[in-house]
Amino acid sequence: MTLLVPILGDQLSHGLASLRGANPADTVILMMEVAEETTYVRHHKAKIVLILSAMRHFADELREAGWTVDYVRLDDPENKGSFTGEVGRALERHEASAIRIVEAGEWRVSQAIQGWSGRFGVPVEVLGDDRFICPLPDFFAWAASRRELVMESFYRQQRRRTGLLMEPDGTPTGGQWNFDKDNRAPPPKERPLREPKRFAPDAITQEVIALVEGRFRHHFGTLDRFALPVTAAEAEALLADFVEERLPRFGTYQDAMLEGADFLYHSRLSTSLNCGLLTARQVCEAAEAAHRAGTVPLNAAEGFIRQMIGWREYIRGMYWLEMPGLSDANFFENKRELPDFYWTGETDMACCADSVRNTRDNAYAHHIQRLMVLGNFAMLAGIDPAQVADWYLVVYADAYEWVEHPNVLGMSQYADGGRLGTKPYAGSGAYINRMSNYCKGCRYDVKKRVGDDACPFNALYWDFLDRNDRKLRGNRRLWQPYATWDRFGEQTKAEIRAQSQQFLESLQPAAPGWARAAGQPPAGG
Ligand code: FAD
Ligand code: DLZ
Ligand code: SF4
Repeated sequence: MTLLVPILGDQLSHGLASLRGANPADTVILMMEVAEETTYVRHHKAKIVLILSAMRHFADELREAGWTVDYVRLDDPENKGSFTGEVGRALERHEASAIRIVEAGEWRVSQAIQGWSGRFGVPVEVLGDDRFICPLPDFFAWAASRRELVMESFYRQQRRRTGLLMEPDGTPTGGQWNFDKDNRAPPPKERPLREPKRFAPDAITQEVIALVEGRFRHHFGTLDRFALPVTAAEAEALLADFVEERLPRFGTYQDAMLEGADFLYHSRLSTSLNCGLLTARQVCEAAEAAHRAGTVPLNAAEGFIRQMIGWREYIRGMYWLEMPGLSDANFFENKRELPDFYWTGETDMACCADSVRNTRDNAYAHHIQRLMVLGNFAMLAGIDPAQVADWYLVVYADAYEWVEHPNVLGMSQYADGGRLGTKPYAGSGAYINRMSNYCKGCRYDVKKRVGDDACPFNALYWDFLDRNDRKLRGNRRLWQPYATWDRFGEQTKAEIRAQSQQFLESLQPAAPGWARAAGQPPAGG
């Protein structure tokens, strides 16, 4: 009797639940490079390189550990192009009598897996993904017990669950759960000491790069700077580098932005975490150990651990709680097309241009670039949230629907009407000016609301509040901006509306085909 254990491209963990307890003597591990996954959206080239290279390295490591691995390559002429097609072929090849798989990270794939037992006539055991700290049933129970699904209360429960930064008497280390007020410093004058550790592409990665430069040449992004970890050992080296070099000031500068500083004090660990090269527990324990050893202050260790066991796990729970409806969420009924500059980076808005450049060069942008520059702009401009979500899913190497959808449609676009956040993350140019040095080098004047050189974020911000008055005025966290708007004279209001309208009309919609294969490949893409 052969057991077939498919391992998906974001399940590259040696401690995976489906491997524990399996017997190498009667188990075949199936790994599949399939066209459907490489093109259901037209991922950034770096994301495809990352996943395929990491998969190939992981298969080699499994073989060295004594497992039988059946690895289907993208260019295999028999390749059926989908997980379901390849599982069907593998069942016949190996005469397998049962399938065991860890639950998929995306709704789309989990739906396909649900159909396998009926389709193939074999038992399919779907295991919970215990690389996440909070099991989904526990998250659902927490959500059912609350009127408002506030992250902070979930986070405290997670601290108690894990014991991270907790004292033996059950109180939080330092006497406080949260040091967020210490974590809002404007950008540092000095730059980080060195760039994050880079990993030169080895022969396997180079082969994948050649494949991607050929087959996916029309996809967004460049590969010139590709240096991501593709093995657990490399990811661990990146973690150690982060803990030593950046974590001590991670908390303080968490929300800061500096032109050309692509990573600032951020970890850049999300790509490794999300495909399984690192686990959340592992990185949290490293941060806590550094704090206990005295090399990392509490506000940094706590801030980082909050992102990991708080935000990351909460976001994942919210995805499964809200799907499949979340995909279509559009609270503001926004319909405007995504502007072209999201793909080209060609805009006079210095903050947006630098954030798109980082995205194109590194398949990365840090949180505040994603939230308060590109996401904020899209929401203020009334862009169709489905197009915004597609863009985010394409461009970031750490993007999978479970983490992208709640962050984009919930946190950033408020398309869920406030299920995830208590108010929209909307900000005028003043916020970006406070937290970055972008405005100094911008052709727009951040202090102006109207006029040819007025910062577009300003009129858009007020126009957004005005346009959505009926939906937002009742929000108690927005009373202050509405009170300010109400104090503007009618002429000022009319000027702001006209300024916003004129700017929105000047936006060039993106050419079709960047995000989904259904359109034409973009010219010069
Ligand atoms: P750091 O700043 O070093 O943070 C440490 C870790 O905390 C991250 O690696 C990540 O694992 C976790 N984390 C922090 N915030 C979040 C969050 N809101 N949700 C989930 N995990 C979090 N993250 C993704 O992993 N994939 C996405 O597709 C993604 N899309 C996003 C879209 C928008 C609009 C926004 C506002 C945020 C998005 N995030 C996403 C969350 C966050 O921006 C990234 O996790 C982070 O920028 C990754 O860089 P880093 O590893 O240097 O993070
Ligand atoms: C992102 C991605 C890409 C680009 N290619 C593959 C692939 O060829 N084979 C594979 O197993 N996984 C790939 N992935 C990751 C999957 O999209 C991811 O595992 C699922 O979406 C999880 O539900
Ligand atoms: Fe961005 Fe406005 Fe500042 Fe220019 S002035 S960088 S558009 S916030």
